Amino acid sequence: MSRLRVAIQKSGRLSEQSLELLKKCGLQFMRSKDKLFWYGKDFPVDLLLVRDDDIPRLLLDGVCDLGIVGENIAQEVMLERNGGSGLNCLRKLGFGNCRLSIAVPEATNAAQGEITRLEQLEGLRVATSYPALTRELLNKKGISTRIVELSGSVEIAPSLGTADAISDLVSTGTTLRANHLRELEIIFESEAGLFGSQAEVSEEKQQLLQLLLARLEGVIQASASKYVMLHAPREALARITELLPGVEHPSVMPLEGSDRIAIHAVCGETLFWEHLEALKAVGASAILVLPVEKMLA
Ligand code: PRT
Ligand code: ZN
Repeated sequence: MSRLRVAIQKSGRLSEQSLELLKKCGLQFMRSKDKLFWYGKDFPVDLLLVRDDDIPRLLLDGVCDLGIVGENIAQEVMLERNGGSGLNCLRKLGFGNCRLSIAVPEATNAAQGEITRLEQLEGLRVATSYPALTRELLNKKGISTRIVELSGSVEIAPSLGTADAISDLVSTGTTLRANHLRELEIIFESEAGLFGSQAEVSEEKQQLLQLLLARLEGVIQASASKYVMLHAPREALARITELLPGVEHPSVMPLEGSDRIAIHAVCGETLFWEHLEALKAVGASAILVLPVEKMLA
């Protein structure tokens, strides 16, 4: 029987959420001693735990069927190895969000050669761990730079005098500020995705993949959804439906011994306190908001 092999990051920013997501899809694993290969127990999906940079390569080489990795790495490896293609993002996963930005040294004034526009980078040195992606994105904007490839600590390159600017991942911006760098422009936005290769797979693997994708969709939608229950005057039904974000057809039930009704609905969007206060203002009472554990469309 066919089995799917999924690569996830062994230890790093994406590891915990990748594993958590797969577990929520009902997958359980027997952890082997070397911790690199985990055999799937009840569902024919096995895990390979590797460095994130290796994941796109494992997919392109056909060693793994699926991989969870940042779009930044997937794009970099595709550009470097495969002319920018070869992998499909099957589902964006909503974590590992960051941006690839060009940053320059903070200069006190223009006389000190302050760089304020991307075009000023023409012919200058840009340090990065993403040489292919940076070159491609800057070339698209008509800017040609000298790329200084570094595998880490990119942010210290300008102060060491080895680069005029950097192209690096940013999430909070703390690292840039700590190194007296200013974010000039975002050139790429990234999040973790479930990737697969564009190569043909067997019918059996395709079926397994579809099953896993449907579960994944359910898990992602469930985590964003809430089940809402409330009581309201019958005449407020239309207004209440409008106020419940992402709801079109709520369930409506009579309340024994009362002229009010009970309304139940699954909200596909975040419910803030303001939403509940607005519901109360149009006559809703006994408002309950519950988490949704699983969903299957
Ligand atoms: O060992 P392995 O190679 O597997 O891991 P790694 O060290 O290469 O990667 P890791 O775990 O740091 O990141 C994995 C993925 O997380 C990246 O490929 C991105 O898709 C995503 N991600 C999200 C980030 C960040 N946010 C992030 N902030 N990756 C790196 N950073 C770094 C950035 O390079 C910079 O040094 O964090 C610093 C900036 O953060 P702020 O918050 O100071 O702006
Ligand atoms: Zn890495």
